[in-house]
Amino acid sequence: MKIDKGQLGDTNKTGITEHNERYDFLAYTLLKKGKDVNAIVKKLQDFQVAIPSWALGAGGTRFGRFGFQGEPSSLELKIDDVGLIHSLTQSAGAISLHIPWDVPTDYNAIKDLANSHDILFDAVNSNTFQDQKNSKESYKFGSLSNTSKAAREQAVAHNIEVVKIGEKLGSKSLTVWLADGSNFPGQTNFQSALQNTEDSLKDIYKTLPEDWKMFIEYKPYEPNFYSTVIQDWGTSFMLANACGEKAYTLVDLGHHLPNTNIEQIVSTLMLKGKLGGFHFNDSKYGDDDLTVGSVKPYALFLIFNALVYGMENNPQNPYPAWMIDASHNIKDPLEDLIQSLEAIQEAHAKALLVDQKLLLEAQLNHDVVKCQEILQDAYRTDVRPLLQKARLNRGGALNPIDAYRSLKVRENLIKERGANSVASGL
Ligand code: PSV
Ligand code: MN
Ligand code: MN
Repeated sequence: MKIDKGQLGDTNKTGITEHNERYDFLAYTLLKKGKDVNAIVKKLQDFQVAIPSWALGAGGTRFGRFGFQGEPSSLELKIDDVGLIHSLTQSAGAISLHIPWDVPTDYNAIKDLANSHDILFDAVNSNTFQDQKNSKESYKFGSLSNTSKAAREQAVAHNIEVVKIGEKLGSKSLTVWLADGSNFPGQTNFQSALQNTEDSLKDIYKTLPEDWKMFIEYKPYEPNFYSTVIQDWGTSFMLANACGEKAYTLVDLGHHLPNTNIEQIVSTLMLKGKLGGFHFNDSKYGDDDLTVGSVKPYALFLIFNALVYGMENNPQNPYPAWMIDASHNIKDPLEDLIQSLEAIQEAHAKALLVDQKLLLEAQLNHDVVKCQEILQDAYRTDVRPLLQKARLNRGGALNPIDAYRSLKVRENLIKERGANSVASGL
């Protein structure tokens, strides 16, 4: 199904008067504070987040999976789903493919389809954390870090192949996330595992097209529970530096030990020009992959404050690639993604409201109370009318979840695809 612009316009009529009143009041208040409201709305309109091809069906856990009816059973249908989200939210203008879960068959047809939805191909993700059918070498004991040269070579070759696939789609970056590590003390030699990883990454990096970037994702644990080769931002940063200027660190919000100060990591990386990509999600305990902003919205705002500061003050850092990396176990995946996009834009908008000049002044005066007041004044502002305005300006929905439900999107998908349709690739 495709969202009909006329129908969407009709659903937008409900609530438009209330929106106008709330927007006018907010714009007036912000204007009095010296904010350029139009510039903020424009920034929100331009902020596009990639949807991962693996997040459009129900994810499940190692204890089971509860399917969601009408899931997309092919890459084409996944692109259609991103198209639906994008029509409503106007902030999901890209898809990120995981290879080999989602290898296109007809590249031109896939590109035309994405184009018809106004969707670009973001980073391509390699997968050396699972053994693929008919592969000669096993990744059970690692991929790029494996003590076996043949296994390392196979993993390097896979990454090079993923870049080739990405090139045919117009992607410009490769994300490498490794599950490599060990489950028990003594199982591996930390130094040789790291050295092998660095050498393998360099082999991949050497083949990277001129205008491509390589993102190195880190994660402290899982699936290995004693050690992980690329366990933290420092290790990723070190490897990115060893590879060269086209290699960057990728921050996934769920890939930190509890209470880690992620906003400080973001700031450090941007200062050094090495924050390449970002995976949004939320968590209570570990890599929970929950809806963005559902558990720690204030932490998300503080992270966005660091991101906005970096985007405004660190020309040495390229514009980061944004992606949602979440899993949906009990919610409709599309509704969950819409909620995540809303939370991202909300934190972004609030961060754009932080009065950086006043904050700097308060910092220099060591006025700790004032510093907090400034941040929290921005955080406590209800910015939802700004998000609505940005969506309406681009032809999206006033209230995406309400529109999704009133247009009966899921019901239509079930009719088209059947109740038992299972997301492909997983
Ligand atoms: C690993 O936990 C991760 O965050 C990486 O980004 C993977 O590519 C993705 O999840 C999907 O498994
Ligand atoms: Mn991730
Ligand atoms: Mn993860």
